[in-house]
Amino acid sequence: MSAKKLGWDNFFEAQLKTSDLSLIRARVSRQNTDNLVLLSEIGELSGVLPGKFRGKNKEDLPTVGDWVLARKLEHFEENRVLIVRVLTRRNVLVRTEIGQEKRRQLMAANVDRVFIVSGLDKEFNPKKIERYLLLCWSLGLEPVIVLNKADLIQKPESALKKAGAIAGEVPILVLSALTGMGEKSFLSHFKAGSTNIFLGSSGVGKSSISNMILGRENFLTGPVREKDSKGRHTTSHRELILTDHNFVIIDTPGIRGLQILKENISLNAFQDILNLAKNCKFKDCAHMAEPDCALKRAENEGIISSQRLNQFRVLSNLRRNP
Ligand SMILES: Nc1nc2c(ncn2[C@@H]2O[C@H](COP(=O)(O)OP(=O)(O)OP(=O)(O)O)[C@@H](O)[C@H]2O)c(=O)[nH]1
Ligand SMILES: [Mg+2]
Ligand SMILES: [Zn+2]
Repeated sequence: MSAKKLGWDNFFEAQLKTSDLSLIRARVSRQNTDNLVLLSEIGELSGVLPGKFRGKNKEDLPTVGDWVLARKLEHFEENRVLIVRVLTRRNVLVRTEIGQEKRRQLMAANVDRVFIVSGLDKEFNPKKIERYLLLCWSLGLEPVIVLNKADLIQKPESALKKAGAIAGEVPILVLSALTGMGEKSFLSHFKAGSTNIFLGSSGVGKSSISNMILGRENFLTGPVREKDSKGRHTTSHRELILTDHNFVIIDTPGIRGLQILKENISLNAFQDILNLAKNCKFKDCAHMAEPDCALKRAENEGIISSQRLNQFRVLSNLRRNP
């Protein structure tokens, strides 16, 4: 398991001091109650946190996808390591569920691509997909929409049209984890060394898709309810795993109802647009049809793409009135 295949790159390399060179670089694969399963160049390790982490904010503790530096201790059994440091994250996916707005839950850190999975059965709901898109855009992540269970319908055209209406330029893939239909084109969306996460409701087939990529029944899958195609929350843990294709995937438990909270919407990924907007004639410019709008101008001149400008508009509107 080379660190590069696990997603190590210059962003993390640059955080190393000379004194860190003797430490083990490892990536968090899974969180158990009393240890963290880590993947590293020397194989799978069991990581424990020293006391200094106890008083820390929950969101600063290592989560799935984090890179940590660890060391072996003499009295430790083999494969057991002490986590010394958590490297700064490139990004972190946080979710809040409808009805539990106070509970922010970290889903994963250092993600390159989000695959928003939806089932082409009774579960299919474009409004739901839209909330996942907003989550990705606010993090500056490029999502891909996966319409799974294509074997259950004769023609995906109507669903494709509905998804297309909210997706903009986001790729929409039609797949069947059951029959393997669409697998080849699906796999072309994964880059070597990248970290990919599957998000969606319970029962849409996230674990089945993970198993399809791995070519073995690694993750447990479970049946859905006949009347509404809802799953039974079969997966209860997030887990990061390295595939034979040399990219990383993260299987996640089904999300009940993704909530987009005003305070969680970040425009950090739109710094260039925020800077340009300082030149708009009106301070409260909505960047739609106002005269002398610097963003419209930049769009016309091809400095910013219409797609990103739209994402920016949707997100900044939501921040004002969700
Ligand atoms: N017909 C059909 N069934 C599928 C397909 N993909 C998954 N399923 C079935 O859908 C059910 C749910 O699949 P899972 O992979 O467990 O779904 P999940 O998204 O991981 O669900 P949670 O772990 O509960 O979040 C299982 O019975 C799968 O066999 C598909 O492409 N076609
Ligand atoms: Mg699952
Ligand atoms: Zn403007």
